[in-house]
Formats: sequence, C-alpha cells, structure tokens
Amino acid sequence: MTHALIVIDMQRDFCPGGALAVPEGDRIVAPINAMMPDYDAVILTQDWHPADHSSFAVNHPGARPYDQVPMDYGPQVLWPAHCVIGRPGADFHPDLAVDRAELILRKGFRRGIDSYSAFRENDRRTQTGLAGYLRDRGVTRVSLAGLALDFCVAWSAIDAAALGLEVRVLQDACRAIDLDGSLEAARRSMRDAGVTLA
Ligand code: VGL
Ligand code: ZN
Repeated sequence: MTHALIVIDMQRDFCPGGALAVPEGDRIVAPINAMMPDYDAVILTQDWHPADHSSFAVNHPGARPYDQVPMDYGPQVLWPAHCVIGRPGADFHPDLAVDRAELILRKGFRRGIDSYSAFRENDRRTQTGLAGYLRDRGVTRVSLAGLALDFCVAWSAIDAAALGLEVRVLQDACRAIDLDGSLEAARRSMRDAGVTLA
C-alpha cells in the first residue's frame, strides 16, 4: 500500500498578508513539514493563474470579490486576484519544506476555467493528470492538508474518493475561508463522499 500526502496550495497569497489570506493559514506550515517523512510520497499543489484569469473579480467589470457569476460550466465565485503566475504571491510559504515534494502540480492556469480540485478543473471534465500519476505510482491511500479546507482541499478530497482512493483529510493541518457557511457544507459533502475527516 502506497500512501501519499497531498499538500494543497500552501502559498503566500493564502497566508496572512496575502491577497486571499485564509485566517491562520501560516499556522499549519510547521505541522505539515513535520508529517512529511511519514508518507511514501509527498505531492504539493500550486494555484497558478494568469493575470487575466476568469476567476478574478477585477476581470469582470462591475463585479466585486466574492460575488457569484455564471460561467459556461456553472456558478463561479469571483476572488481577489491571487497566485498570479510568476509573482511572489504564487510562491510557496517560505518555510514550507518544498524540497521533500516528489511532484509539484500546478492548476488553474487556463484563463477560462478555475480549478479548485487537484484532479479535475471546475468544468468537472478537464483533467489535471494527477489521477494518472497516482495510478502509475500505485498510490491507494491519500491524506490531504493545506488551504483552503472548504474549497481546494474539499474538492480534491471528494474527487480522490470518486477515484476509489482511501481518503483522509487532516483537519488540524488545514484552515478554511468559510464563506457563507461553506465550511459546514464542505464537511457534509466530504462525509457523503466517504472521506474520513481526521
Ligand atoms: C482556492 C479560492 C481560489 C483554494 C484557490 O486554494 O482553496 N480558493 N483559488
Ligand atoms: Zn485560485
């Protein structure tokens, strides 16, 4: 049995002082580093958006951050511009043990599609390639940590469960945005999908 740790979006912009700061986002860096040696593989994801990305409120005239707009693929929350390709906010938190990672997977780089999940973009069709990577490496169990629990961690966990993987979310090593009850809704969806909330 191969057990992978998937660390979601531990980037400057999601930590205090960043463009889309998650409260206490920086508090989970040390615990995540400490658990890395316990796994057979460590994978990091990196939110990675072009400046003209369709998930940024600034690219929708008249819209404000946290508004919802219809996209071709369904409703999409608009965010403050964050994790722009090549800018410092897209860097990993400076204390994250990046050298331990065997794969760094970037997501959200297509202008017209956001990607919360590390597996499938928000159109729910476009694959990131992570499913194939895990399959080729014989991974059967994944544990998830990182930011944000109610968006990218939850969507990744649910997609991992749908692939037939055994999935655990390490809640103490996550922090949430909690937009209009999104945390409780995400917890419910994860449980319904068969994800273990540890
Ligand atoms: C995320 C909103 C927009 C996340 C990424 O990492 O949870 N949330 N982009
Ligand atoms: Zn994003």
